[in-house]
Amino acid sequence: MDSKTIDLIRSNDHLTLSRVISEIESNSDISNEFFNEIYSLSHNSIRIGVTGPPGAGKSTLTNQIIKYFLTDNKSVGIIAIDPTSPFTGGALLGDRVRMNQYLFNDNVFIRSMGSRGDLGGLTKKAQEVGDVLAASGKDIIIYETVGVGQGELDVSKAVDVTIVVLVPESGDEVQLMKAGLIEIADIFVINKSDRDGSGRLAQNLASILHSFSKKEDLVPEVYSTSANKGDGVEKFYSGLNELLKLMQNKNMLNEKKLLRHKNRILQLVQERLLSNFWSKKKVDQLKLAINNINSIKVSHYEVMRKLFEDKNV
Ligand SMILES: Nc1nc2c(ncn2[C@@H]2O[C@H](COP(=O)(O)OP(=O)(O)O)[C@@H](O)[C@H]2O)c(=O)[nH]1
Ligand SMILES: [Mg+2]
Repeated sequence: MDSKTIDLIRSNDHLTLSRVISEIESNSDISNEFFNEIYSLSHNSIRIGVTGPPGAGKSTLTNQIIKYFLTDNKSVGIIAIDPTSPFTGGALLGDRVRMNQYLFNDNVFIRSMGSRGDLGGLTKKAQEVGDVLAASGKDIIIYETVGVGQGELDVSKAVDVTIVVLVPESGDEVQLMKAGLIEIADIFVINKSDRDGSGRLAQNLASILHSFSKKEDLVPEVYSTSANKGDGVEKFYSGLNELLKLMQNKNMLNEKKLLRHKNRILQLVQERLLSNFWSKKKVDQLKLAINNINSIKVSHYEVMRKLFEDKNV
């Protein structure tokens, strides 16, 4: 990518952002230099993850907080990740309406990413898209994604703050713990609080969070909202800002950034090693080893040793 493109990114040219993001998505070879150039610009944004089950109201809530951020003179980039949709980069009708609403607003950039049939590398790509948006000067980057802990898609590792959106029917605390939500959440939102059971879930959740948190931890707050009507959103939004301030004061935001940086390096090294290792010949050798049941006579350790030993494959 040429230096003109980088200048256009820096000057927040949304058409260029779209084009570059498409290139990242389509896996075309983007030079390391490109990321070197933009990386120095990508630290300042706050990255927020909004996750939870489908239909919980994540998009509706995100839409609401965009307005609050804009009122506070903050620019926002939104990356909606729908791993299940191979179509149109995962843009649902509602999301498209939302995008069109901000089509000519330089302070809001919304992008959908689908998996295009390949879950692998989605987190990496989403992080790189985040870098590009950050380099364009967006103050806030919001990742909206379904569910948690699906390996490649663990959004909590890609952000500074994770918001978990639930609904009153989301189940009891045991289920939530099993789903791993309690570990990753920095804030809980019980949306659709206009429905029965919201207060009970909020209370149970708050009490379990208190009893399970370690003394030095920040205990996640639980907010109740009706995002479609806007009820409770302002309170949630100020809670979010308070948490960010607290994290800033405790140096937690920097720690998260450093950890993320380290993990991204580890990930790249792992990728490089694997792709160097698995030459065509080695892939064939592996295929041969698992070709028929008789090959099981050779242990997995032995196959592995041979793969490493034979320098010619
Ligand atoms: N009753 C009720 N419906 C809501 C609320 N928030 C969102 N919805 C509706 O729930 C549906 C799913 O919302 P959406 O934001 O697309 O959910 P997402 O899949 O988590 O992004 C939409 O029809 C919304 O209008 C709420 O607080 N109460
Ligand atoms: Mg959505």
